[in-house]
Amino acid sequence: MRVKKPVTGTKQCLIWDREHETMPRPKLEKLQLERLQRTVERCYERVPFYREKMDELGVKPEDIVTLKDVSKLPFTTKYDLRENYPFKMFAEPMERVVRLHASSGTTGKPVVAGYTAKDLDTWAELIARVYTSGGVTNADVVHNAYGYGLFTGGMGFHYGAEKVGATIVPVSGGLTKRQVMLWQDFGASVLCSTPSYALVLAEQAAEMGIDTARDLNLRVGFFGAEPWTLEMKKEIEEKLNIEAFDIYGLTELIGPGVSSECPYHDGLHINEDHFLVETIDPDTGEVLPPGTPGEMVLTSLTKEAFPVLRFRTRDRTIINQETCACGRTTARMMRVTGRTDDMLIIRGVNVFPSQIESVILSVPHLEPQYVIVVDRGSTHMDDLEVLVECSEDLYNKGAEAMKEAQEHLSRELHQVLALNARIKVVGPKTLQRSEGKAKRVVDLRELSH
Ligand code: DLL
Repeated sequence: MRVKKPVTGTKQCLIWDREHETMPRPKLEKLQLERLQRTVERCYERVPFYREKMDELGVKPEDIVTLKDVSKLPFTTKYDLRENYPFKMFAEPMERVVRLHASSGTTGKPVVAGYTAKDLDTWAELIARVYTSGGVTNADVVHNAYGYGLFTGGMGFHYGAEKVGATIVPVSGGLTKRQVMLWQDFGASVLCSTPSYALVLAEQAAEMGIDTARDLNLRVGFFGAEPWTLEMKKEIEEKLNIEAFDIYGLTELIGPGVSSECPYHDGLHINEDHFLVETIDPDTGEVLPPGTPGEMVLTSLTKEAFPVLRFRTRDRTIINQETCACGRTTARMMRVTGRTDDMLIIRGVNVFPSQIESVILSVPHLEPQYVIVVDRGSTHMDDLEVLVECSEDLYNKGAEAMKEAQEHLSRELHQVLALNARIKVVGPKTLQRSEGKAKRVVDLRELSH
């Protein structure tokens, strides 16, 4: 086994691509403009969908003279991508496309992403930036529990690890007990998984009597693919004795690697030499100034096979353009708190699942395992129910103690949401676990119409 490294938490800032990640902003913006112009030209010439949309708006590639001119371009939505399923958005012939991935669309057709060999190399570079910002080097063993397959998580994290020369363990999701055994046997120092699966792994380790500080080599983790609150991050860090980094990305843009945290954990650095970011008002489409909360819109600047103009991510965030203490000059996006289409409207009140998660984790002895069920009963009123697991300790104290926690959560939720929710505190390990993205919300209202 490799020598155990200390959990440092020190702000040791390694940077993979110093030239691009710390480029002075005027130079970066010049590079972005050149790349934007080239991308728009290619889209106009090669993708009928974009030519039609731009013609409708009366915009020609030569109208893009400054970066701000991006707002003249049409938006692209998930709907547009599905309409052009599977390959009609590609700007390269299939002979140059060497890999396909697809989003995990549960209804209808998935979104298909194509990559040329150069796109794959760009992607591995972006993930190498992510690992390096977390201090990962060729001395590390990377346990990759993101799903391998059409989902971009597994293979995205895989090739980036090889790029930095780390030892990659391509386990994928599932067979949780075996994963924990491999942590021990291979001396994994880095964990990559969804935040919800990280907690499942932590729970398994505890069940096997493993003390994560004493018995494991884990030092850092890269978590993303689903919203997770700061409270959830704290749980993961404590239970696994690691430093947790937030990493963001989406199939439509490349997969993971659009942005990630540095050791200052004050927002996720967007790889702006590859992606142009805007925030808009989700209702009007109006572009908002940096620092204003809104929906993030992204344009790819270097992708060959599947370029995307102004993709409406539906993810809510705030962009901060100040230079970070780590030395990177790239803009940072604040942690994604949810999606504009995640918002539940319950009896006229806007509720984001992340608000509920924060409240749950502020109540002692409640665990980050929960399900939110929204239904419309015989009274035709929206009904909010939250099922949440309690700790082993509380469970052992009995029904009265569980009832107290229930009432505590009910009061807290009422304070934050101004809504009465039915709370059910259930015993440990009774709710279903996920091996990838967790399904936290069950909205039965559509079914009850
Ligand atoms: O989830 C890519 C990915 C894999 C990212 C592994 C990070 C790690 P999709 O399946 O297309 O791609 O889902 C993209 O997931 O629009 C967000 O709503 C959500 N998401 C991704 N990362 C984060 C994050 C991958 N760090 C959708 N925080 C995005 C919050 C995230 N939400």
